[in-house]
Amino acid sequence: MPFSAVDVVLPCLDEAAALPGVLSRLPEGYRAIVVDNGSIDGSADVARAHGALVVTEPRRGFGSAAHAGLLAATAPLVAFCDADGSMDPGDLPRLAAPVLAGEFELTLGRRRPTTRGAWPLHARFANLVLARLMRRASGVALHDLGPLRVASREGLLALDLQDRRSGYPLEMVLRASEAGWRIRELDIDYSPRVGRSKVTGTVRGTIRAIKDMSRLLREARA
Ligand SMILES: Nc1nc2c(ncn2[C@@H]2O[C@H](COP(=O)(O)OP(=O)(O)OP(=O)(O)O)[C@@H](O)[C@H]2O)c(=O)[nH]1
Ligand SMILES: [Mg+2]
Repeated sequence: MPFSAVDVVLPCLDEAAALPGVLSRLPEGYRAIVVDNGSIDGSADVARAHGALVVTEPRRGFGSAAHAGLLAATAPLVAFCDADGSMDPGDLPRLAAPVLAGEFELTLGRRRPTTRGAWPLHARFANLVLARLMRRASGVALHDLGPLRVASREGLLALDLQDRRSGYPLEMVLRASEAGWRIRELDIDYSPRVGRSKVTGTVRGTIRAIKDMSRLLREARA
């Protein structure tokens, strides 16, 4: 395996249709770690065929997959990106630059929908409310809980994140701000996903995400 400067963790649940496009957009020096837990559409084979390292995580859940990817990473920087084609890994160098320069410890993409259909209204609303609560809990001026992020591998491991479901990205911000990290948000394009919605594209998934995140925010306030 050639040395990579940034390992990109891509949680993946049945994204065989989206993976080729996502993986082909990975910049030079960025290695894909696709974390599969339970795909039944051949995602793992597609990921391997497109050069990704595939990690299999038996425990379900977005956080479970994200964390397994972090544990498998070896590069100095680790990025997180969705595998559904809604985000462009080509944006990652722009997010990595301030971390590499030592100006910020964590950078996050603020999703800017490219079309009206890219971000369903209920999901946008839930994100807005949660981001506001997060601002209050963390004191960091953030507007999105989106998953496109970059930080150092060692730093992320030291945060010792516990959530294994939808709260993982929020817990990352809360712990990072407690640890005194400098956090920066940068605009990124958010396009309609390829394939079927699973988390916030469905009302059930959104409710679950709100539940997981509200619990973390209550704990942060306590
Ligand atoms: N391994 C793993 N990946 C997951 C799980 N749930 C979601 N994912 C992946 O995590 C990423 C984000 O999930 P999405 O389904 O895109 O969630 P979302 O963006 O909130 O909503 P939609 O795009 O509308 O479904 C995608 O790459 C999914 O394949 C899970 O339980 N395990
Ligand atoms: Mg998505």
